[in-house]
Amino acid sequence: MSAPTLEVHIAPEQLTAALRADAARGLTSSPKSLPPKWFYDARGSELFERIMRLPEYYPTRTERALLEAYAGEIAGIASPQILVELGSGSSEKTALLLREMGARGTLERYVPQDVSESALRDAARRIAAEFPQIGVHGVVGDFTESLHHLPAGGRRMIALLGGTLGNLVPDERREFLAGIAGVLEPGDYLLLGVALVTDPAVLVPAYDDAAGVTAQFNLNVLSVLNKQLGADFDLERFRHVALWDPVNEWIEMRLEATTEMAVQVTDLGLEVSFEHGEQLRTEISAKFREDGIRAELAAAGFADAQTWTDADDRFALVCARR
Ligand code: AVJ
Repeated sequence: MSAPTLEVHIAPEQLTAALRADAARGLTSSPKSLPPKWFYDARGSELFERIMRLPEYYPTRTERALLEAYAGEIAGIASPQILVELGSGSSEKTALLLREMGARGTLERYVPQDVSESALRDAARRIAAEFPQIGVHGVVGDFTESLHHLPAGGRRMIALLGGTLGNLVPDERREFLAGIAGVLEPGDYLLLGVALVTDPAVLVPAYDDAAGVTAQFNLNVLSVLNKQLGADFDLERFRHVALWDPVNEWIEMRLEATTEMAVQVTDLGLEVSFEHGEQLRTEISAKFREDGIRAELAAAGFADAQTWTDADDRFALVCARR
């Protein structure tokens, strides 16, 4: 068995520089916002693992059931030699795909990519141990910026699971999908896991659970700013908000100031004032329609999109050929 290799594309200093730039821009714009990728420090990743096990958070187990049912079919369609997974996290559900692809004997390499180096290290080690015949090569980086580092030589599949695509606004999504189409060769495949538009009575609790884990996850981004940028956000003075935007068809998470206050962000030399009730947007999580995502894929240059959905039409796996 070959040991997994890990390639680091973003140094910690670069990561901090990116956080500074995002915080400076987001906290001085109106309305205020922060990009969701900063949720995932060690504690944030741990909270996200807990979210995935919540009774209200159906996407993870729905996607897992779809992979359990259809990974064989997907492996048969694409039969890649290289599987690249963007935003791989714990790679837990991917093992279902690797098993099927490994069984067909075509898969040579698995390339997981994630911003969290610790999550990536653990996942790469686990996968390498479970699949000794597959080379595992982890890439630390931002999924929207990792495309230039794609391995060449062989039929490839790029997977973006878990509904991660939903974190991008439509313009970003268009650019991202076109970018993927641009780096793939004809005959390569893209596999997406996307959450579908469903009843708000199901959607909203998935982002506002009774145990308050999602609230902690949302508030954690303020701890990240406190730790990384010397800010003094008082987490007790913000309230978790999750709402369904029926026009954009996305869930929006926000943090609402429960009092008027001024926050110092020392490393940016910035004072940020909040009005009572002011909301800071921390995430959008877009939900898709089958025809909509097919149209987006076709516009980006993909063909023959096939979709698999659960009985309640809450989640879809979409596999399309470049
Ligand atoms: C990892 C982006 C897919 O949008 O459902 C879970 C993140 N945020 N609960 C999602 C998340 C709040 C998750 N994604």
